[in-house]
Amino acid sequence: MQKKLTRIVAAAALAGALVATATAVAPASAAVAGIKTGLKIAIMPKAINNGYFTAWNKGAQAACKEIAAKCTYLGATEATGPAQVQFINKVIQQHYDVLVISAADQNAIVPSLKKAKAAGMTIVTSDADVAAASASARTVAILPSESSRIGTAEVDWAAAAAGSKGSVAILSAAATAANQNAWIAAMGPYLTKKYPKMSWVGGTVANSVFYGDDDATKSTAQFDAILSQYPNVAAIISPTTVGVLAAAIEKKAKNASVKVTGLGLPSQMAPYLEDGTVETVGLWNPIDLGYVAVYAAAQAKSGTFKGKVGSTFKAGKKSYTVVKGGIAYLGDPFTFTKKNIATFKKIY
Ligand code: RAM
Repeated sequence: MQKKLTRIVAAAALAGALVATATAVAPASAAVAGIKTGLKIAIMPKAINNGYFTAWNKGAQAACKEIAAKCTYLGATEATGPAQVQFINKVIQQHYDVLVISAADQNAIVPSLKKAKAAGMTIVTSDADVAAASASARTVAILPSESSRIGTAEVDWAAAAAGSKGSVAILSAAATAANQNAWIAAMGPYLTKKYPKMSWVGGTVANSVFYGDDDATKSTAQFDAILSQYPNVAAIISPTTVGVLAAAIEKKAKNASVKVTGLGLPSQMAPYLEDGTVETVGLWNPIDLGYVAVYAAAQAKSGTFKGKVGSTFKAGKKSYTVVKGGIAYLGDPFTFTKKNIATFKKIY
C-alpha cells in the first residue's frame, strides 16, 4: 500500500514537474515563435483612463502570459505627447526590454522613442503610429486596418443615417493623433465623390474637424460647439471611442436631431444603439490589437522578426505580414447596430 502510494505520488510529481517546466521555460506558442521568456514589457496607451485601451491591454496581457513576459500597463491620464514622454522616460530608466505604445502625438514623442531605442529597447507602435517620416523610431506599427477602409466606412455609416444628404462635421480626438488624422484624410475625398448631396460643414474636410482630445468633457463641449456653429448639421462622425460616446450622451440629453456615428466601443455604445440614439458605429477588436502587438514586439526583441516590409510574424494561430510603411494590419472593422450589439457588448 505504502509502495503504491509512493509510486502514485512520484508519478504525479513528475507530471507536475513537466507541466511546470513547460510553463516556466516556454509555452507551446512562444516556443513556436522563438520568443525569449522573461521579457520586461511596457504597455503604454495614449491615456490610461480610456475603456478602449483597457481592452487593448487585456489582449496585451493575454499575450504576455502566453510568452511568459513581465508586462506592466502604464501611462498618463491625458492623451498628450508631453504627458506620454514622462512615461517613456520612466521605462527607459527602469530598463524595460520592450515598449508597446499607442502614440498620443505622432511627433512629440519621437525624440524619446529614439532615446529608448538607443538604450536598447525594442519599440512597437500599436493603434496610433508615429508620423511616417519618423517610422524608423519603431520596428513596426500594428494598426487595425488601412486608413481608407476605416475612413470610408465611417462616411458610409453617416450617409446611411442621414439619407445620403446634408452636411457633416467631425468630432475627433487630439489634433496630434496620427490614427484619427489618417482616417479623416481618407473621409474627405470619399464623401465628395460618393455622396454628391452631402458636404462638409466647413467647406473642406480639414475645416470641419473639432477636437475633443479624447477627453469626455472637452468632447461634449465640442459637440455643442458644432451644433451652435452649424445648427443644420446632418451628421457628426466621431472617429474616437471617447468622442462618439460623449456625442451620443449629449445628443440624447439635448434631444438633438443630428445623426451620430463613428468608432465606438460596443460595451459603451450599446445603450445608445439599443434605444435608437445612434444607428451605427463600428470598431475592430482592440483586444486582438494589443495581443498581436505584444507578439510582434517580443519576436522583434528575440531577433526572429526584424519588421522588414514583406516579412511575417506570428501571433497565436495567425500570421501577419508587414506592408509598405512598416505596418501590419489586423483586418476590417466590424459594424455594430441594434441587431448585433448584444453579442459584441459582452466581449469589449
Ligand atoms: C480612442 C483612441 C484610440 C482610437 C479609438 C478608436 O479610444 O483615440 O486611439 O483607436 O478611439
